[in-house]
Amino acid sequence: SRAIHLRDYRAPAWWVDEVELDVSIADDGHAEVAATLSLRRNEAVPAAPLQLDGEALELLALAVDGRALPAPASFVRDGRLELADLPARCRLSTRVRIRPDLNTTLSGFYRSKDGYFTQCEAEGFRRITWFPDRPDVMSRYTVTLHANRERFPDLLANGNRVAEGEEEGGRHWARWVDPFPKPCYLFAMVAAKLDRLDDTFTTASGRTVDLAIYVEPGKLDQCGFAMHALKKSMRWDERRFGLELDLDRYMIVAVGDFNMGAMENKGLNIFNTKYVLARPDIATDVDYMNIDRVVAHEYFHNWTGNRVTCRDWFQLSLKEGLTVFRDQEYGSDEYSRAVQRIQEVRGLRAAQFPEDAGPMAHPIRPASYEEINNFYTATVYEKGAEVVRMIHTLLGEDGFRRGMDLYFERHDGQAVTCDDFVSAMQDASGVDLAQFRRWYEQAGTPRLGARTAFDAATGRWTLTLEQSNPETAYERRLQEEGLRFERGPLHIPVALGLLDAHGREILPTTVLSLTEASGRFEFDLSAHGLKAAPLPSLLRNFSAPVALDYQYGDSDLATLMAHDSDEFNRWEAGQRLATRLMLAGVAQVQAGSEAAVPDLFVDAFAAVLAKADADPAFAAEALTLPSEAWLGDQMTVIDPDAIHRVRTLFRRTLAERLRSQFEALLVRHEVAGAYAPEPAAMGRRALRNLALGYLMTLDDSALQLKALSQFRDADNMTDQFAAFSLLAHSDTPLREVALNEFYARWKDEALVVDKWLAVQATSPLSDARARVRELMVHEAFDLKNPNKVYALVRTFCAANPLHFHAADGSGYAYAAGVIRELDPVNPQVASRVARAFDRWRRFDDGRQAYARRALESIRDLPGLSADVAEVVGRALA
Ligand code: B3K
Ligand code: ZN
Repeated sequence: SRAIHLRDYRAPAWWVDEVELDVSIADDGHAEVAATLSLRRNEAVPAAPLQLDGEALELLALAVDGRALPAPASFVRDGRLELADLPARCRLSTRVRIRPDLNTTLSGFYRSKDGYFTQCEAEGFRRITWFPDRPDVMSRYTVTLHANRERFPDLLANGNRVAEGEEEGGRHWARWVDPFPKPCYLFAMVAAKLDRLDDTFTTASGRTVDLAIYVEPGKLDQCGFAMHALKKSMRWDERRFGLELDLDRYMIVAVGDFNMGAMENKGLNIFNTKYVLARPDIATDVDYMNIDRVVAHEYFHNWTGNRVTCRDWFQLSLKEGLTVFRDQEYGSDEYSRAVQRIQEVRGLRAAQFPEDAGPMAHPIRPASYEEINNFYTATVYEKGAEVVRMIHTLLGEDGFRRGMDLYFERHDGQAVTCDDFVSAMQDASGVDLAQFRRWYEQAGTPRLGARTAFDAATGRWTLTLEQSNPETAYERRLQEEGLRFERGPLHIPVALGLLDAHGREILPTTVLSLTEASGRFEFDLSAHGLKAAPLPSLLRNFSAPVALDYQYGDSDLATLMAHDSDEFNRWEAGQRLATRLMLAGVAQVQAGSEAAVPDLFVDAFAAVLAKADADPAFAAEALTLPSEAWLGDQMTVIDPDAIHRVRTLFRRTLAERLRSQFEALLVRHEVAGAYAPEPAAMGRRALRNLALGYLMTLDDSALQLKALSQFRDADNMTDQFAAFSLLAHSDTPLREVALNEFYARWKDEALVVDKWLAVQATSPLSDARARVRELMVHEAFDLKNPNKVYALVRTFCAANPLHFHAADGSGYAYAAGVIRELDPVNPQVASRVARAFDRWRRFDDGRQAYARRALESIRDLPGLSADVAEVVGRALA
């Protein structure tokens, strides 16, 4: 296979100390890049020829120490530029021609609307110039940009602008110097005509830093919140981790065509517009929260990622897992800690658990990959953050902080490994993390079994924990690649609390360490005079990313829902109860009878509703039923039709039985005054719109009209969008009214149009597939724009299980068609869409046959990209 292996890592034979780039954008759209690299042989490794990476470059000239080499193309072999017998120190100059105007991959240098932008992580820099495109080569950059002044008044690159000037023919230039050595994946440049929001920030040590957000002209009124978020995150990192910005200038540029969320280029972040632009009438509470988190995430990378970077791409989680942990903590300090945790775990279960159970399974530090862009995954990011969180749990806040301090003390300015991080944590705290390191090597979601015994006479309570680590597709592949791998028990922190029969806490949270395959933990509870066994609250705050198996009784779960002091476990108990009862309902439907909603469940739900005012944001989470995808993941053979039917029945039954409570919430939580994206108001809007959602299942025309007036009159997108999606998913004439009005009003706001597409993609109505197909040729859709593809295609495939997994295979055929068309345009985006097939073997034979055919039609596409080939190849393996 084309796999690259971690064990083959070798330090580079050459360092590049300085890079001088001269980039000239021609009026016809192409660009010329002249580069001079100051090379120095790495004395620590055996001498070897210089090898440079390049892709889609037209090599025009090549020189060493100013002497031109004839026939430059003759030095290129297998896509690499190779030069032997160079002096130990020399200057290599290259000149290439590139075509940013034709670059639809959105990797390297590319055009978006009227401007030019870069994306270099992971391996985009090689599409700009010949270079050792690997993160352990760090260099100082001087960049000079030339372009037409009228069309491209803003010429930006990393660092500080040191000079600028005019040129003939209406052109101008600007020169930027980045004082920090950096790997080339953090390189960025922009040539465009943009509006700019300026601000300043005074750091803890009293330095004043210039901040700037650049956006498409006319959008300046949509940048205020991102700037606010930036300043908040700067302050937070100073307070929580003692980390201050090291630059004089920090810029964020928003671009409408972007493969992912945002990019942490040194001093010049480039963001998807989705994570910058916000105004109350166009962005929802969720959008505001996402912007806050992504701005913070990219800012935090300046230390965890940029100052200390990755030695190689296998170590990606070193910066991503840690930075996600940091942005999660920021979110927890800014919003409700419990609600943030619930949302993190919901996300982990929706994306990471299935990834670990499917063909793309990998540990947070994989040992091999084919295309690195396929490994910016829920595992590397979200499970990576869970692993860092477990270290935090084991060390405590102070120990963790000492570990971070030591990590920076040892590694500032270096490119390092996950092992270096764990060592710093261990050395600073004295906590032995030797066994814990297995989390970096082992894929799969561990199952944690728990059994309990209570001796009322002596008051002894015993907890037996057992872990089992499933074999995954990852290990099977490693074996095929001849890599040895030994699985072993993980070090799992299990947070435990105990309640008595009335729900009173008798043991506050205690963290147990399970390090063996099984462990027994004894507790002397004689002081409590218990007559009955205590009720354990296991895995509080989700202390480890595992699947917990414990035989809770239904009424135990109801008690935990009502009384557990651990808010996460109050939510978890409700999800557990709902999952169990809904799966029982699915079994009934499959057996040909009708499912029923037990009274116990309605009562437990009513109890949560009754206390909803105390914490509306929490209540909104607790009153949300587990998703159809989650229910499917719990089944041996997923039955999307039965699941949809049962979940709909549960929602409707709850709405019927608790109608007056829901109606009362609508009135009580009307938020007065102007919209503000502020936690308390956000929670109330979430709860109110959740209530409206339940009520809309009742097919009551008065309620539908209420939704219509909320849709029309809301002064903010949160309320407007909530009503809009409910109407758009309702089988009534109001559906078309809402769809038409929404589009007519917002067709010029690209990000709002994405919402319009996504709502149609998630429709449960029977014409959903036909609609999605029609939308592919609608003026609002653009296959070249990732946000549009994600909004329509990926949303349909990933968030509409009922229709994507249609029994006639139409959903699969549609997805395969789009992937085949998209692959030559943008392989990274095509590959992300292809991940929708991850679960295909979990369905019945009929569906599997259609899915296989769809996957094979992609596999057989001539010239298929490495990105999609890896995903589809693994799915079919
Ligand atoms: N580091 C980037 C992701 C780059 C993805 C390349 N395919 C954004 C982030 O995680 O902050
Ligand atoms: Zn990141």
